Amino acid sequence: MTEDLDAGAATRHKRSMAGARTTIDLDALLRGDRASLARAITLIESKRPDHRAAARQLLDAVMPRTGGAVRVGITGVPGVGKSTFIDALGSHLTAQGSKVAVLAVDPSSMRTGGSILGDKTRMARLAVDPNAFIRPSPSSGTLGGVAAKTRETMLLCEAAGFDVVLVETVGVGQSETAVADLTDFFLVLALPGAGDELQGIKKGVLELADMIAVNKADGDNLARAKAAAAEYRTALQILTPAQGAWHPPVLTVSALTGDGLDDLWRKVLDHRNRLAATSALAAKRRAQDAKWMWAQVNERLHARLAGDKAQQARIKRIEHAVAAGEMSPTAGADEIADILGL
Ligand SMILES: Nc1nc2c(ncn2[C@@H]2O[C@H](COP(=O)(O)OP(=O)(O)OP(=O)(O)O)[C@@H](O)[C@H]2O)c(=O)[nH]1
Ligand SMILES: [Mg+2]
Repeated sequence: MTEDLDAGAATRHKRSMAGARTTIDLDALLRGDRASLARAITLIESKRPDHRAAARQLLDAVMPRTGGAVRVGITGVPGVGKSTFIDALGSHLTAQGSKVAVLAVDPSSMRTGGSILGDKTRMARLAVDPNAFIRPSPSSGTLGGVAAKTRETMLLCEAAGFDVVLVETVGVGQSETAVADLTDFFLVLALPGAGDELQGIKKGVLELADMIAVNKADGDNLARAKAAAAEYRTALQILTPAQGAWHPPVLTVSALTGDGLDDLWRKVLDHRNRLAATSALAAKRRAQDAKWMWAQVNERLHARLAGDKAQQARIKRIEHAVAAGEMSPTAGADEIADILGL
């Protein structure tokens, strides 16, 4: 179902690109053919310059067919139940006739080179669901680079007819912000706790939340989950004074039993309908597009510097000098700009 980027896959794709160009792949992709979708994603994840050019062409070609999905970002600390939740919610939605794509932005994969999110072990139902598509996080690059690939993958999934895209991330570094910038709706999963509910969730993440769902509200945890939800409600009231039209709701759910998922999804759709009704959805996505443009400019500048082997020693010297307080950041920036020819 998923296809890891390897030399073989890249070569296979290159052959089909060289022969038939993107047209045949594109038709199959637009029909929702999973193998074509997987190959298309492999292509956009490729760093080879000729692949990049073909990927850009492909993205231009699918662009008119994108934008139709409900895009939901999902975060939460390890063990909160993200995978179990996505499996339950995704299955709930495919049972109602939706096509659900599950993507991931996994910051740890950028260090280790391996993807741990989007793993199918805890998504047993979705992994075999013909109306679901699970794609692990791109496994190398900077956060900005990985998130940009995930964004392009999301567009391909939309073109292939997926009407719900769930993007998972574990709360490390800036990955929540990156995922919030990819999606229409940002869902924070939380744990039931006793008095320490707010621990482990950064204030900045609560500020991004369009909804908080306290998971594991089942069995002995039910009362604690409700107490945690009450604490989050109070915290949100303090953090987000009533100004916007949307007040992030705090719900309790159980990914294990499925309790509360129906209500949760109704609220997600309610949020989307409100955004769409005021053209705020289009405005939000255009603002995100502008951010992505700049993110990609930054990526390219960094790639240019990293690719300039002759200047590596000089760049390192500048960085060390600034870090050691021997050079001002402005003087350092001037030197870097000089290397870039700016
Ligand atoms: N009781 C109960 N247990 C749950 C629920 N959701 C998940 N769990 C359990 O919590 C544990 C962690 O669930 P995962 O879905 O793997 O959590 P995760 O957030 O994906 O974890 P990472 O991938 O490590 O970040 C598993 O043992 C699940 O069975 C729930 O709603 N109720
Ligand atoms: Mg998981």
